[in-house]
Amino acid sequence: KELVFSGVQPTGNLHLGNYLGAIKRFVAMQEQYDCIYCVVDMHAITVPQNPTDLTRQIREVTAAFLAAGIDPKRHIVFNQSQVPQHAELAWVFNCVARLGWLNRMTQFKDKAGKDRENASVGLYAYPSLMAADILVYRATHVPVGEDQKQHLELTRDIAQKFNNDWAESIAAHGFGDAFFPLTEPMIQGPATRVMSLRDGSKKMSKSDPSDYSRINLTDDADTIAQKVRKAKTDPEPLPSEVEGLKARPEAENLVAIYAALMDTTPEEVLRQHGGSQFSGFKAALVDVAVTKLSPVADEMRRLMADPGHIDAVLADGSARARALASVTMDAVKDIVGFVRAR
Ligand code: AQP
Repeated sequence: KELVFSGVQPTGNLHLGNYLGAIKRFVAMQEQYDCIYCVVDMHAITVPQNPTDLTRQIREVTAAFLAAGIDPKRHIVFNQSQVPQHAELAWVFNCVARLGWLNRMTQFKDKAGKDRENASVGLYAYPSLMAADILVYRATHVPVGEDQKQHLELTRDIAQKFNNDWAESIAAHGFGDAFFPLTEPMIQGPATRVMSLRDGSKKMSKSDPSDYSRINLTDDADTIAQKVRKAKTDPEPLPSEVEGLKARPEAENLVAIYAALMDTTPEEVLRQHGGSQFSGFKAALVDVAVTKLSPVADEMRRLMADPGHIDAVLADGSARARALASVTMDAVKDIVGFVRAR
């Protein structure tokens, strides 16, 4: 059975990259798939978090899911820490994944920086927990941005090694020749890697110290206009073919953002705007960004005024997620050979 899983970290400053690369695409998957969308709060504490801020940010990501149009009744919206099976399966996966595999992860290298000895063990083991998030539901499809590609490849490696290492037991327990599916990453659309507005070689990121590098989902119209106007560009007008965007990362980024907001392609955007100066194109981009993002921001603000409602959505989603996850985890315990209270 096809099932979608994905997650967003409640680490502050949800931005246009998170929206176009992930949340907007989560919304689009709802018609075709059963979907599970998770606020991955246990991932957030792999780096230091202020508890009060973390609580607010968990509610804020949930509000963003709902405001963007995810239906928590037809699908599942919950926070990771409320479903203990994620951590349980992550432990088993820590014993499946090899040190050499984790040593290759570029996100760890980027986030740990130079002071690697001081990074948390959790930050290092992050990809095992991410594999558990996905595989505890035996999810088949995972919509994410380009930056998560390497972690999804690792998830497939973990699934495959688990299936191989316990092949006999998996068959003996009636699960055939594979227990975990090899998950398909869904890295699609024009905005799989939204870049910083200040530097076309860096991805738009929550942790960039410059607020002008990103458009936050909660920015008002004036702020969006100011950030787009100040966005770095080159002096040439827009080309009329996408080939003309090569080696022009800032131009390519603004065209991709426009295309993703409008649900169209960069080709189509250039058909309309090829030859325009950036001053004109930026004004058009501000219009589109404000029109598409303001309703989401307004709805987020409305939802954030009633934390009780958000918490109730998470509690309901968590209960439903636990019911699914416990079935997988019981099977894993049987496969591994743990004695289980029945
Ligand atoms: N710039 C981006 N373009 C497209 N997609 C992006 N995503 C993140 N940045 C971009 C996607 O958003 C989802 C949630 O990401 P996350 O919460 O796990 O955060 P992250 O990937 O660590 O990136 P952030 O938000 O920029 O945080 P920091 O500053 O900590 O690196 C994922 O599907 C991700 O691919």
